[in-house]
Amino acid sequence: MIHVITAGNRSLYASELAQHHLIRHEIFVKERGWSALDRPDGRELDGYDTDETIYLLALDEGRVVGGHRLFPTTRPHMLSEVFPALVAQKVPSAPDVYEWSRFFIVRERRSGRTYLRLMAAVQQLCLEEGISSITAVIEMWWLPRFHEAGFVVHPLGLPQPVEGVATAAVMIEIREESLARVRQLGDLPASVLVRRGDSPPLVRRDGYRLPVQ
Ligand code: A1S
Ligand code: SAM
Repeated sequence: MIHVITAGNRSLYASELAQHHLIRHEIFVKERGWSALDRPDGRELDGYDTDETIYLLALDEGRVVGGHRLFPTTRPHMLSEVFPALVAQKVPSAPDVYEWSRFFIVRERRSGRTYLRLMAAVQQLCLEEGISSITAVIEMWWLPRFHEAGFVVHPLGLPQPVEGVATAAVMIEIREESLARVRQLGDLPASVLVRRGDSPPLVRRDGYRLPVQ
């Protein structure tokens, strides 16, 4: 299952968060070669790992096996600060728009069910919280994956090379239909999320209920 970690329940997940920063270093710096993110302490974190970051972590008996994060676009964020040149018009910024980044799965769990669980998790969480769309800076190989998952994707500008890799800024709609598609592809349960502790709602205040399957 995918655990939702916010400012409200972060203290319950201190060891899992510490573990996830080490895994991110292993994957993004060592495996992917994103050397700009290298740090001597062996953790990968940047300016978008703050109290306002929402982490969605796939945990297996306390072990982190995958995850991704969301960050409010009302704050300076990766697209506005690092990659604004990828956006043709205005960088989206609104309380119900979050930036999605750092999607990873540990090697032993790749090409398995963790991927679709994490894809469902972002749609479910955003539906429940009233987030209507998410922005992301992606390499182009994500596009067929999003298409297969039923994610509705809008380009925010033309692709441009980032460290030699064609990269684009996109906006992804949050839709019940996309969640339904991922659930169907992965034969997933109605909810893939675990929520522990007390987390106040981010945007939505009207008590959304997931549609029955
Ligand atoms: C991105 C921001 C997000 C918020 C969106 O037959 P294969 O193995 O070639 O099939 C692969 C490829 O088609 C494609 N793929 C994966 N990594 C690729 C890469 N670096 N370049 C080009 N194509 C790539 O996906 C297929 C399946 O991949 P997989 O690794 O077997 O398994 P899975 O379970 O679908 O997991 C995908 C992810 C991306 C999560 C996993 O490969 C991973 O953790 N990679 C390292 C972290 C990473 O690069 N994350 C994306 C950047 S954040
Ligand atoms: N979408 C990616 C993610 O989810 O983290 C990041 C964007 S792009 C696909 C990958 C490039 O962004 C890499 O060259 C990496 O070094 C760079 N990058 C990622 N986070 C960054 C940050 N906070 N500051 C500067 N560059 C960053």
